[in-house]
Amino acid sequence: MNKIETIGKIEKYSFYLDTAFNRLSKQRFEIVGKDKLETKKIIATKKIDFLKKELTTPLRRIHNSFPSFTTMPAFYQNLLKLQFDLVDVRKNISSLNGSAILIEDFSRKYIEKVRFSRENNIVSKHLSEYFGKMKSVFKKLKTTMEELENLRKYIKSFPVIQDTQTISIAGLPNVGKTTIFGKLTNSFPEINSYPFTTKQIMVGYFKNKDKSVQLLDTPGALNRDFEKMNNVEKQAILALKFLSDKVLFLIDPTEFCGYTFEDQMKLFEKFKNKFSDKEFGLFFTKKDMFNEDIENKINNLDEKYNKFILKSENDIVDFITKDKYKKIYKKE
Ligand SMILES: Nc1nc2c(ncn2[C@@H]2O[C@H](COP(=O)(O)OP(=O)(O)OP(=O)(O)O)[C@@H](O)[C@H]2O)c(=O)[nH]1
Ligand SMILES: [Mg+2]
Repeated sequence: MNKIETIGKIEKYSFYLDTAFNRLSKQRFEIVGKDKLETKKIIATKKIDFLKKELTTPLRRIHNSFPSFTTMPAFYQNLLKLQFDLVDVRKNISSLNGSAILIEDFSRKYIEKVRFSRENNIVSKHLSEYFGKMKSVFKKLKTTMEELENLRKYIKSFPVIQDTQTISIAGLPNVGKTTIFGKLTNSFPEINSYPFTTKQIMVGYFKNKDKSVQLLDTPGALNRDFEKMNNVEKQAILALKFLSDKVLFLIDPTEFCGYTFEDQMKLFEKFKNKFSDKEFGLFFTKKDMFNEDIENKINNLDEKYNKFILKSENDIVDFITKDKYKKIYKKE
């Protein structure tokens, strides 16, 4: 993951071109040959070499700053795939290297042309032609640079997840996930009365005297197929699938969240089946709003749910701190 955080800003193609040409114009080449033609040739060769280095260095630096997408933890790979086509991404990254090679080829070729020139003005002609080639190589990178900068910004926004015991808080939108996450992690995340307030996975830590566990607040997910979900919901699924040892599933039986009790129970069932390798806990939120009807609804639940139900916030703490630890960076 470290590498992801070290990608520097990618500027417009013209920035690199201007910087290189600026440096070239400030560079002094005081080499005197045995005559004017030879002096001109030596200086032209030095200029080509200088520009080649100035132009290929940033290309190779950007190329090497991107992490290898195949060795990236599966969670991040899939997060990337939500927004980008990996084939395009690879093409863009390798075109940086391709352009650097092209620049080196042209440089070699033009140094040859300069060497075989018989007149001063022919040397000048080759040199300006070379400059033109360099500009056109860079101009072709315009969209590549823009797309890579978008990719970099997206990668930078990834949550930083530690490889440690992890519990995800899941449920339909607006059921009170972030409220409980805030209490457990002693933080003050954004909480609102409308669905899809949480748009990104939030990372926090529950700490008591001898224990620290990682908690992920996930965006609300609706009960629909992965393909039909929006990218916000999909992140919740990725967090459950790739990062979680346990899932604290919240249900708002008051239905103030906007979803029926039955629909919420259906999603719980679905998640439990889909992520059968995780340990599940079920907690009913908004207890201050309970009435007899709601209490009855909960009490009438099938007995099979008893083993999942956490009755109090103390039960939640027990659930999240009990030991069960697997490496989280699983491959697909
Ligand atoms: N009365 C009452 N309201 C609560 C409780 N917990 C949360 N709420 C309210 O429920 C609404 C949603 O709370 P959030 O914590 O943002 O819910 P969420 O599940 O994170 O919502 P999304 O991020 O949109 O999925 C807010 O208006 C909260 O104030 C509770 O225990 N009692
Ligand atoms: Mg939330």
